Amino acid sequence: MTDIPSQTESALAAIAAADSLDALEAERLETLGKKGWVSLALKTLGGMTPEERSAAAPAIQSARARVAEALDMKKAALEAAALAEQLARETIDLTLPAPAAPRGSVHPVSQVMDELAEIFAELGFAVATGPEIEDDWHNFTALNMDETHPARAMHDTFYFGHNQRNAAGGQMLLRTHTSPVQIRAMIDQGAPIRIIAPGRVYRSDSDATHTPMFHQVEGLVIDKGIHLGHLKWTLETFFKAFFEREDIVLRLRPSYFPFTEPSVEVDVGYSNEGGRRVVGGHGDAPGHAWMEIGGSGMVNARVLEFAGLDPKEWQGFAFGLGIDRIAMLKYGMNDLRAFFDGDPRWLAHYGFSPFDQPTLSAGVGARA
Ligand code: FA5
Repeated sequence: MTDIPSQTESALAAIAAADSLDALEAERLETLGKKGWVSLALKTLGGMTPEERSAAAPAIQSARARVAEALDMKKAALEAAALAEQLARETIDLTLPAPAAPRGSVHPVSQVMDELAEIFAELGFAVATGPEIEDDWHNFTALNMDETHPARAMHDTFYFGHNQRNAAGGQMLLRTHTSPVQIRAMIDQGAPIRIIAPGRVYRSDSDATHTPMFHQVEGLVIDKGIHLGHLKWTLETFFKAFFEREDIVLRLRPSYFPFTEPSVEVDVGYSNEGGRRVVGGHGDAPGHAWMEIGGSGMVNARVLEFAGLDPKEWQGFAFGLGIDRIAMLKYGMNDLRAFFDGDPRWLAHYGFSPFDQPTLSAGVGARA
């Protein structure tokens, strides 16, 4: 009879040394397989006398149990190692370097909106917003333009269908200016107020300096004892910071808006340098001219009443500037339509790095 204990020890050693599931399977066949020595030894028990069997059986049974346990444990260990190796092989390397040429840039309109917010925040203005899909009460009526007012026709409004009305019966439209945010802010916050409201507005209008969708920034200050001097100082201070030059000259030209009284149109002096408009200087000086950049005035008492404020107690000024126009002036573009073409070459040329955050200390117009 073979030496079961020493055969068991060498089988256990071979199992421990098996370095693959295939090697382990070969070892299983050699021990517990049909023709394996453990199975053959078990078969010999049948031909033994009871005495011989009780003498030989414990060693064979113990050999079978130890070998089977060793095979199971080694199989689990080899499978775990194979899984760990597979997981290590299939991980994604997040440390891959970024592409050499970063794509995408911040649109000049977004950049200018950030610049505006930065400058006006310094002057104590908060940023307010309103819906682009407005009703005619906020866009017109509360701004002192009732249904028959001729100014409504001047706005080239995009209306929704006649049955597109809100709960209050208001006719829905795409807002034609940011001025309805004045009404919303006054109703929501009451007075005093100091806000700007940048955003998209829509008019059926298109040429090199007009597009059907463009951007305005509204400004509104309501307080006690506010007068036109505050308006002029605020606009001048803003434009000096925005264009980063001290020689900004504004001209306030008498005008008419139903929602301000008196109303003034704001022009800025500029000169032509190498075919490019450069802001600065008095518009009447030689080689200079004036360019209109927005409307403004003292908030009409009727508008204060519509918004629930007592005009005997509160006064205010408001202004609305074309953001695209001041972006063109600052960064030297000459066709407004290119702003909205989405041409990557234009964006690569005029766009800004996302890291170029406007700050007053570093300069609101610094290019990276
Ligand atoms: C208004 O929209 C008034 N709500 C401004 C205002 C606000 C006056 C508060 C008084 C008090 P106006 O229609 O003039 O006014 O437009 C203001 C500015 O928006 C213009 O000076 C111009 O810079 C710009 N703008 C007007 N139409 C277009 C257009 N189609 N494309 C690009 N910019 C435009």
